[in-house]
Order: sequence, then structure tokens, then C-alpha cells
Amino acid sequence: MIRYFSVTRENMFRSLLLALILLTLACSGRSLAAEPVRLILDTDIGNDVDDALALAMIHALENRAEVRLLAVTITKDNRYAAPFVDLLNTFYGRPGIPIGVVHNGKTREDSPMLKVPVERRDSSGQYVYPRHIQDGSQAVDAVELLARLIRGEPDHSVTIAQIGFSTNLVRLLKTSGGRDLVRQKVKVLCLMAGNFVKAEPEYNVYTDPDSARSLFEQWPTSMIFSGFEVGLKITFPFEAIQRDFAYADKHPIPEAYRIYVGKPEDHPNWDSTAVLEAIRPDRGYFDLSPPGRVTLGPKDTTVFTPDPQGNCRYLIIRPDQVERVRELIAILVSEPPQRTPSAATSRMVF
Ligand SMILES: [Ca+2]
Repeated sequence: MIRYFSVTRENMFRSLLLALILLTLACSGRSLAAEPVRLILDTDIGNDVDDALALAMIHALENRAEVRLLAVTITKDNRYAAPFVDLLNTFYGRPGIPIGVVHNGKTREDSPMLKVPVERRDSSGQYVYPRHIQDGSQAVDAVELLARLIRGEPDHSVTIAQIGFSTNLVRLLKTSGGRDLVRQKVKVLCLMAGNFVKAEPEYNVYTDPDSARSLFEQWPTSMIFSGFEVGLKITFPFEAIQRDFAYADKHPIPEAYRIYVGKPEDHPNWDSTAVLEAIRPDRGYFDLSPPGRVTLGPKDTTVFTPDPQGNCRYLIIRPDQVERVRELIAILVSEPPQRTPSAATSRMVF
């Protein structure tokens, strides 16, 4: 009897222990999965529509808890860029994401794909796309924001996706202690820049070549380049613009796309490839080059020199990977918002 009781008690104890373990696993399901990528997006939004597509994709992946967008910093020096980013974040239910802007930067000209949605009002005079920031002058300086945010993150935890010019990140490196801060906190920099199949200048590089040169020389973590040739193949389907955003009467993504592209056609989606690699590096969407170094050649072309000690790699996309990545990005970009702004937790830090 005593033996029977002790065995039963032992069984009960084991059952309880098992139940506790299962309960713990169930409650901590998120922690069993990979931690969300801590991402900063540095963008020249407004110079092409693919930055906006990339930002929409980030929101879809944040809905899946695969990424946490810490901040958006902007390298297009235009007053409409920050309100446009803010209205996109608000549309996708995350109105509090910090936004930093460049000062004395490149491409100051207005862009209709920013200005029209930002200024559009309904019949009662209200903005069609609400946001906090009405003018870029209300936003904080990008370099200050980058330094402050990165400092508060765990070591080697921050992923940066640079899908514009290198202005902000080079300025961060040049701040006092900036390079050490980046080396300590940043895990990887994924950037849309250069061309690794043809000796042709690429826009993000030749628009601010001095910054690009310095970045490629001095950035202290690993870098993964998505060259011009990759995004050229990953076009965004116009059919998605026509059909897949109808869940909203007014939607800033198809509106910006139609304004920018101006024709009913597919458009290369360079920036989303760098962002996809930043968030999902292990899914076989792309192949990677061997390690090496990237320098600037004649006419600000990018030159890749293989080097086992180098900190740079570039993406390679095989023909059989193209349709998979193209379809995936289109689905993610066109996913409806999963949160409403009112239900969103504000992450405004200033
Ligand atoms: Ca861009």
C-alpha cells in the first residue's frame, strides 16, 4: 500500500512536472522561435516606390513577430519624406515608430509619390492618411536617433537595412565613438547598393559616392549587398496593385505606386530584396558570394575583390529562386494591416 501510494505519488509528480513543462512551452512559444530581428531601416524614400514596398513588407513580417522595426531614418532631404513614412507606419498600426531625418543631405527635390498622399485631404478637410509628423522639420536628426537607439540595444543585436544613400550611416561612424558603438551593437548591415555583374554605376552609390566609399571602407561589421541586378529581376507585379489592395478604400501603397510608376506595368523592387535578406537570411531565397571587399572603381562603380578576411558578400539569385521571391514579396507587401492605430502601443521615444 505504501509502495503503491509512493509510486502513484511519483507518477502524479511526473505528470505534474510534464504538465508544467508543456504549459511553460505553450506560454513561451514565442521564445522557442527565433527572437525578432531588431531592425533599423535607413531609406531614401520618395526617390523610387520600392522603399515604400519594403516598408510595407516589414510591417507584414512584424505581424509575424519576425522583426521589430526600431526606427526609420531617412536620407532623402525632403520635408515630405518623414510624414510619408509616418503615415505608412500609422496606416499599418504602428504610429509610434521613431523617425529620423537627414540634414544637408542629397535629393532635396519634391517627389509626387510623397507629396500627393501626404497632402491629400477628404471632403471634411481631414488628412486622408493621418500621422503625427506633418513636416520633416518636426522629426529628430537621423544620426542622433541612430546613436541613441543603438546604444540601448544588446551587443551585436541590431540589423540595419540601408536602402538609400550612405549619408546617415557614415555620419554615425564619424561621431565620437560611433565606429566602436556600431562594432559593439550592430550584427549586420544589409544594403541595396552597387552592381556586381556589370561595371555600371548604381544610383544609391553615385548619388553620394563619398559616403558610399567611406562606408564600404570603414563599416566595422559584416555587410551584405543586394546589387542592382538582383532587384531588377524581382519586379513587383502590377496585377497586385490592381487587385490585392482593394481591402482599403484609400491605400498609400497602390497610390504611391501609381503616381511613381505612372504606367500599368511591373516595376523592379530592389529595396525589398535587401530587407528580406535582413529579416529572413536563412531561407534560401538567395545565394551568397564568397567573402570579399567592396571598393569604388571608375565612375563610382562597385568593385568586389574576393578576400577570405573581407566583411562583404553580395546576393546572387538563381533563375529558379526568382519567382519564389517575387511572389513572396508581393504577398507580404499586399497583406492587410493587422493592427489598428488606436490599438497599437506607442513606441514613441521622444
Ligand atoms: Ca531606395
